Amino acid sequence: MRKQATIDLRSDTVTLPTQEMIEAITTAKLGDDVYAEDPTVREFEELAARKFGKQAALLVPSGTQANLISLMTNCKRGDLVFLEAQSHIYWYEVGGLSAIAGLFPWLIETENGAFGYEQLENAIRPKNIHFPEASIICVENTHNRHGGTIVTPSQLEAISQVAKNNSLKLYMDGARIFNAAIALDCDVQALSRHVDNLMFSLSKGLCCPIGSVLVGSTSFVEKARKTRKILGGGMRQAGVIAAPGIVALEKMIPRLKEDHNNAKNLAEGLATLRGIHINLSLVQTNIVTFDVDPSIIDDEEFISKLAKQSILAALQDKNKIRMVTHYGISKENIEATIAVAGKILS
Ligand code: TLP
Repeated sequence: MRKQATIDLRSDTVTLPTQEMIEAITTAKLGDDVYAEDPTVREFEELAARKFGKQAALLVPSGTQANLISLMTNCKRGDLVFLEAQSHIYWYEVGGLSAIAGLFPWLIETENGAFGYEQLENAIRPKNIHFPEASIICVENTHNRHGGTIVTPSQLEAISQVAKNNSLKLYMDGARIFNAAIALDCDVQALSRHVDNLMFSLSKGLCCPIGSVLVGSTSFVEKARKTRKILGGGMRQAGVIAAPGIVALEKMIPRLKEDHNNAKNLAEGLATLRGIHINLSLVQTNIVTFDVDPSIIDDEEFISKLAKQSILAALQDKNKIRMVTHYGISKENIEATIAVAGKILS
């Protein structure tokens, strides 16, 4: 395991590629992917599609671009998009769905990231001359801002039923979908089978340096390829991105369990400390969110005191701190973090 001197818990996006990935990058067979001539990209995309039980896949530079491409491919300008109120698409993608795709977000609040059947049915706006045309429901799995919570296969099945009842498409921002599958101990297809198309990230817990992937039907991917091009995401010798992606899909998924164990231990350790409040039931994968009693220490000061001891955490919201476990974080790092946090709070 690659250890970094700093214990960087801000995100799993900080992971570094493994030695095997670096070797795969340097030996990959390359070609021009805009001409569909990069053999490594083709191999990777076929592997990704098979893994999810879908017809085709498309390698793209980032999760943000994957979400935007999907929305632009699934919807037309002016359409209404149903989003969970805390979704990454709404919060962290620079409003691209409106600014670039011309879409209208309709937010639905949930308790922990998953829409319930009745709640969603009631939230769907019927056809009406005054309303934008609704075209898609988006789910996020695992749900980032809810603390890495899982949308289960049965919840997805219920959501897909609502989508079908209302002739809507169902898309999944599955940036961390393998975390969900590993935590549930199920095949990722138990999750993907309920959605029309989805994206997953290579550059988070799977440790690749770059990349996300859209997966869906052949016709969706063909259209998405064109949308990627208009957004400037057509890449040339992209085999250097696909090669570590192959390593990720073949070797890096089962080890996410370690990250979940580390997150659980971190959460349980922090929960024993004076002034820290954590809802342990939300710690389902590799994300831990908590708040610190402001009468003991201000959250920004807490984060900066941790940073002085080379432990990095992120401020998600005023009074909500986030720590994410990943390949660069060991059991010892977790113990050190709990110990240092304990000293700061004592
Ligand atoms: N999330 C990042 C930040 O943007 C907040 C993080 O550190 O967690 N969907 C989900 C659910 C995500 O968590 C992210 C990244 C994305 C999409 C966007 O992926 P990238 O960063 O590749 O554009």
